[in-house]
Amino acid sequence: MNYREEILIPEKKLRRKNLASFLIFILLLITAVLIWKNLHEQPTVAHTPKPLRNVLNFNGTFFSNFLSDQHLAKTYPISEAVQHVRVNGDIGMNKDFDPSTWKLRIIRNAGDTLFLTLDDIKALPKTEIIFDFKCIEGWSQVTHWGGATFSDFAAKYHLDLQTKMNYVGLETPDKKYYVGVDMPSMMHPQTILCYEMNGKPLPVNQGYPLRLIIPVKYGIKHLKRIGTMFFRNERPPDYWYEQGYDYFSGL
Ligand SMILES: Nc1nc2c(c(=O)[nH]1)N[C@H]1C(S)=C(S)[C@@H](COP(=O)(O)O)O[C@H]1N2
Ligand SMILES: [Mo]
Repeated sequence: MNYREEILIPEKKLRRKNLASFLIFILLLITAVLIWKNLHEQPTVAHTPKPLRNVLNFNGTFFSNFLSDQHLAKTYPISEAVQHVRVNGDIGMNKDFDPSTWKLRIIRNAGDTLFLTLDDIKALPKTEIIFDFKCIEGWSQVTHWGGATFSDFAAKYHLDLQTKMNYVGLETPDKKYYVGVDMPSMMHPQTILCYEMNGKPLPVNQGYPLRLIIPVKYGIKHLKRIGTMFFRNERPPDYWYEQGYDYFSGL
């Protein structure tokens, strides 16, 4: 073997390898473009292509069945709770709302509605929680809330048939913001009908007189200014689900 041959053979091999890598790259690129095109041509459900929506729904059902009522959100000492709590989201928080005439409306069945005052809710045992409140926009804050657990509330008002259903629907008095929550997450021991923040009455922009605090969910489900609650086996309408977010939005 002379010197020339020694160099030429590896170079040839190298060229072949380069070509092979390039072809694989082109193939992968074509595959990626085809998958992307295919997804975009699929019908959308709640703003999301159907196959992706199916995955989201599957994840939601999976975690709602196996996790929600079994894990507790991490809690923090009171010293870690922030004093300046961020205000985020004002849908359904119109300025002409009059809290003095507010009543919580609970639709137990068609034609059977219960109206409660804030004092009725305050008469239930008070539960406090300090947890890391997480918004899907990417921020989180350790915050301190107080109120009645939904499960205490359901027991006191004999909502046995209602809590056997799959979902609770909640909406603001003007119905502009609305969420649906699976029953295991509603009955979770850290889920409260909340009327206090940092030991004081809820500020109006934080949901006075009553909001939902549900630490096993992202912020979007923590509906401020609850007007009405109702119960059903099918998913109630959900504002951010309709904008393409995950229905379950669990943590
Ligand atoms: N009525 C109502 N409740 C709402 C919203 C809203 O726009 N309107 N935004 C939600 C979102 S996205 C978040 S992150 C939390 C924020 O709660 P905060 O304003 O008390 O921080 O409220 C939730 N509850
Ligand atoms: Mo949010």
